[in-house]
Amino acid sequence: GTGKFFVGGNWKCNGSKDSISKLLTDLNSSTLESDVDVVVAPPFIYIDQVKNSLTDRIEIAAQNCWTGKGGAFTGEISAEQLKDIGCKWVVLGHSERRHVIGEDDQFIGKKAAYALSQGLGVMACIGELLEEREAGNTFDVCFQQLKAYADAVPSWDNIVIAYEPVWAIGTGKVATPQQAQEVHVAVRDWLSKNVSAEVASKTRIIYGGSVNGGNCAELAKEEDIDGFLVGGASLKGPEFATIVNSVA
Ligand code: G2H
Repeated sequence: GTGKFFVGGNWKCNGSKDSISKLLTDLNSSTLESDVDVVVAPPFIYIDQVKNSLTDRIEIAAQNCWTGKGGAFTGEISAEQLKDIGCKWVVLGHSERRHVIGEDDQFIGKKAAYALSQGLGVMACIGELLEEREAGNTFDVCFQQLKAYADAVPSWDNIVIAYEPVWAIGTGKVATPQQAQEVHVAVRDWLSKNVSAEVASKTRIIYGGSVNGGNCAELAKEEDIDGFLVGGASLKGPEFATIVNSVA
């Protein structure tokens, strides 16, 4: 793998004060391998609760942010506000925001550039739909999404790429290690040709889509899988710890 193993927990639109309190207790008492970056992404409204009760060992991400400085943008949250409340990271370009909410490549690129400018790390998601995979367009779709980030950001230093095939998200249908590895290699190759060899070798590429305690170890063995972005299984403290500790 490349660099330090990275595991993010994307809680999506789940949880209550009570369920999150229990999850924090479980996370705080779990034993995590030291050589892994661990980040959780709660819903905005629970970030303060998480910041106040979660061990500093685990960093905090938001699941989205606005494209620029705050102001008259009803319902939005700015990167400055995320920094203010103790976030280090933001998840951008998640397939649910692309395909359910309708965010496009340029909008996502703009968010990534602004978040980086404010000192947040970005988990930059990419991934193809089932029909795109079946039509043989997996690489083209991922490359187009990568290009939108590359066109917008001045540096890749604080970016982790999350490859999340949409057909594997929340479906229980995880990509095989070989399917994931194949795309990760293609992404690295794209970075090498279109950004630089240095960025290609340094940037972590993590896999997301139905990762769980039972399939993480096989995936983690692949050379170009540098960690995971975990949804459903990140809502269970002990299982999330198992995934963190799958570092090969
Ligand atoms: C993909 C993943 C987390 P899940 O969306 O980003 O979710 O692990 O539930 O498929």
